[in-house]
Amino acid sequence: MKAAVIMGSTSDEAKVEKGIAILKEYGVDVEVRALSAHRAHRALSEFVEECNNNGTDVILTAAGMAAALPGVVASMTVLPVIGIPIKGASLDGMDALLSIVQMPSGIPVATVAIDGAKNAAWLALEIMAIKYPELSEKLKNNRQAMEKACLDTNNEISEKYR
Ligand code: RP5
Repeated sequence: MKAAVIMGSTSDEAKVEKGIAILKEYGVDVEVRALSAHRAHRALSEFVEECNNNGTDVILTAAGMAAALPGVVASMTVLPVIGIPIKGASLDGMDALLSIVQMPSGIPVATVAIDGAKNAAWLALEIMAIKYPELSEKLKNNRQAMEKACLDTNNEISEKYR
């Protein structure tokens, strides 16, 4: 299981590391880069080409502002690309969300919520689970644990107001 995580800047790291932690927890081999589509497009192209040839299963991309990175990465690969819009100093992250989600037909980016690195990681795991049955089992177990935790808190709150 191999995933690449590309962020547009190291200033995105604090938001992205939550997703990286989930991938690592599930035993995914993660390659992390900070390569802006605008400032370092040649190095970005080279890295995506590496991903195309080294068994990478999925590419997670995170960017803020005029967030070209996810779409540019998607243009260079047929691997699944997940886009994480990062909230910047202005516009509440809507700039990045719309830049990432509004892709032209034929070059999709699976866009998660603003600052949604955790769901990007869960989605990446679900994509990889198609190929790795043991991962699928782990994800099903996690859903059961989530349900149990939810029902436990439901019991607590219903008792509290009885
Ligand atoms: C985007 O511009 C990056 O993804 C980051 O969210 C934003 C600002 O980058 P820095 O100026 O902090 O490097 O490309």
